[in-house]
Amino acid sequence: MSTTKGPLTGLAALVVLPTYNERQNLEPMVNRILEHVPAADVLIVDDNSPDGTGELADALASRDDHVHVLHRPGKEGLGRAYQAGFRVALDQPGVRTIVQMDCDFSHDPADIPRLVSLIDSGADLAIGSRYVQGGSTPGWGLQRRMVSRGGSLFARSVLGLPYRDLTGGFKAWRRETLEQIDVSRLQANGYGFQIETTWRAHRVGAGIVETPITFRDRFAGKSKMSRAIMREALLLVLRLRFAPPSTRTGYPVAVRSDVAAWGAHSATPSITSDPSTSGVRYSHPVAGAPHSEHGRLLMSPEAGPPDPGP
Ligand SMILES: Nc1nc2c(ncn2[C@@H]2O[C@H](COP(=O)(O)OP(=O)(O)OP(=O)(O)O)[C@@H](O)[C@H]2O)c(=O)[nH]1
Ligand SMILES: [Mg+2]
Repeated sequence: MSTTKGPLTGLAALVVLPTYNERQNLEPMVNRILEHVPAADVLIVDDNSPDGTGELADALASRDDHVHVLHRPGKEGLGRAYQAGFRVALDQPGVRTIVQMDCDFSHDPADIPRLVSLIDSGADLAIGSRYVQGGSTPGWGLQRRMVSRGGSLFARSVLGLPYRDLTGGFKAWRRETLEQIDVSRLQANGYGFQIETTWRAHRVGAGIVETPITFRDRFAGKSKMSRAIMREALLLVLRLRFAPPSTRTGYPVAVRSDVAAWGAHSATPSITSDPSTSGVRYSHPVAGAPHSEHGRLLMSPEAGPPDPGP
């Protein structure tokens, strides 16, 4: 594994972009990202794509100081690619916010500034959500809708989480949140990776916000989704529920004081208008308390109430 460049430019946001056979999407994607967040850095994490995505990534990096490449020897799955990318991000002290997204235009780079601004305004994890009001998945057939919604609903019910979109992969992380969830300990790889990271963030008491996104079908190239990935996600949810990787009281908690303050509210959910964010914010008791109850739900006027779900 090697990055083609030295330290990142030291700016605050880093977009981690895993790629496997995304040659057609990569250049337009990187261009669009830098159009929307010109101050950000982009880290392409390529698993030795046979279609030459890695070489194209090197060419892009040689043209622009904001573009970096992490080459990995072979395809190991999305989760491992993110783990490696997150490690590089956390090795750079200047990086405050880490954005993760697909490189197939399902995630719109125009949404990045909103995700980053949610972190700037106090969230610890901002989730681009298809399933809060305002979010959508245009063009999806019934089967795809049911698999995706059903997956989130299953994970939500089994793990007792309040979030609507647990399988989506468009997220912005406060650096400290990623540090707290200890990325080296993540187990899952496919959809399960998205569920596991949100679950771990929840368990360390992170302030988590969902903001609506429109998720479109990939622009070009082939999906890497498979039955095995779905099966892995299902088993992971059960494993996290019945044999969590640490005690029921969670991971070592070192939450920021303002997050702790969010959690200090009553366990009775209430809805409050919060103009400082454009998402649905959840908070809950922290510092090792069981997280079956949730303190309060803050919601901005733009986001509307959470979608009642399937
Ligand atoms: N580095 C790396 N990237 C991967 C791997 N598998 C998938 N990706 C990338 O992860 C992103 C999401 O993969 P997709 O194949 O689009 O999977 P998906 O978005 O869950 O499925 P679709 O909605 O059907 O496209 C894309 O940018 C892929 O190129 C992998 O093993 N290694
Ligand atoms: Mg995709």
